[in-house]
Amino acid sequence: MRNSTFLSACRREKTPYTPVWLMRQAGRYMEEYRKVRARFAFLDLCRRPDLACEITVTAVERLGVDAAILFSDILLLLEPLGRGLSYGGGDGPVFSRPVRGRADVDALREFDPEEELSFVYEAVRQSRAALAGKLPLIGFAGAPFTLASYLIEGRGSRPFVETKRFLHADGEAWHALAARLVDLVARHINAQIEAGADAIQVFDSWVGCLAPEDYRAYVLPHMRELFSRIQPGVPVIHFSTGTGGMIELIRDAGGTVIGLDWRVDLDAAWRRCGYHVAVQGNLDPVVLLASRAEIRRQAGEILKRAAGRPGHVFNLGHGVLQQTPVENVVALVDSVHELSSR
Ligand code: 1CP
Repeated sequence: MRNSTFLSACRREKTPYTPVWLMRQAGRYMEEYRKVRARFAFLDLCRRPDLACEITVTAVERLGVDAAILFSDILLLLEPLGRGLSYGGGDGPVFSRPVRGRADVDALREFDPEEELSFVYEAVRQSRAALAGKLPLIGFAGAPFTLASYLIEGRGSRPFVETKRFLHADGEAWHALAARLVDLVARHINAQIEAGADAIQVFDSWVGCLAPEDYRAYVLPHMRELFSRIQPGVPVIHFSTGTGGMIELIRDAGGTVIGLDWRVDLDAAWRRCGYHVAVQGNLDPVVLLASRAEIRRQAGEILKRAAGRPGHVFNLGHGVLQQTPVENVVALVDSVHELSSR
């Protein structure tokens, strides 16, 4: 396993071709997933290690990618906090009792992730066993800012007005909330590593909404603390979107691999990060709706920018969209393998 192309690339070692996996590679765009999902609610899938394992493994077999990602969700860690999480209809996850001030932060329920999220760690163990040492398994967690944004907004957002208003209005309450989340996320990640995760991705999907100055003041110290608490020796991918204006801050916050989205040129962003870190990315997920020829061309452009330098993990800049034809994803994976073969 130490020699897997994905883990080698995370360590910036030479690989015979560029490894590729995709965020949301197991999801609603895939018929195999929709079939299982038709029989179970999303939360039930996550709580059943046997089903989570089946979904994880089916996706990697169908796609031919170089790493598996655990089937789970970043918001599961917040469920025991007692703010009424549900995965309703089509509009995504909702917290019926959002966190709107200091009193709400202080009222968050105390709990032990090791106990109340044991189904996640069991899913890691089963998935790892099913992958039988052939492919590495990526565990994951949401970053404190992105998790807090769901708790505060109560749902997905775009302008993140409530989240920003919260941190500007009561910095102390914000730091208390972030510290609480750092502790939960660190324990959740370490329990996944303990259960056998070969790498970890930290999703700070929405932090790109912040001004760099707010990132420095309200996020960076918590991210540093988080990374310092993750058990050493396991590659950690630090993923974000919309952060091209502050990629150096993202790098300074930590991580062995820096996730890049499609709003930056991979070569320029890598230069700014420095070649002492690996990078992951960065095809626009919408390109997967184009023709195979266009998908191959754009994959080739990204590989050219990576220039065969050790330390590139190919991925999208964000998750696979629901309307993506699965054959196009397979075509992308094949193109990356062929075009990067050395
Ligand atoms: O109805 C359904 O079938 C549920 C759809 C779904 C799925 C398949 C959700 C609800 N989560 C997931 C799985 C999931 N979520 C994975 C599985 C592994 C994989 O194949 O990648 C992962 C890694 C996540 C992580 C996740 N959840 C993130 C970070 C990644 C990202 O997209 O930025 C976020 C922001 C979430 C929240 C969430 N959970 C589900 C949805 C639809 C959302 C996004 C809501 C929004 O847009 O704000």
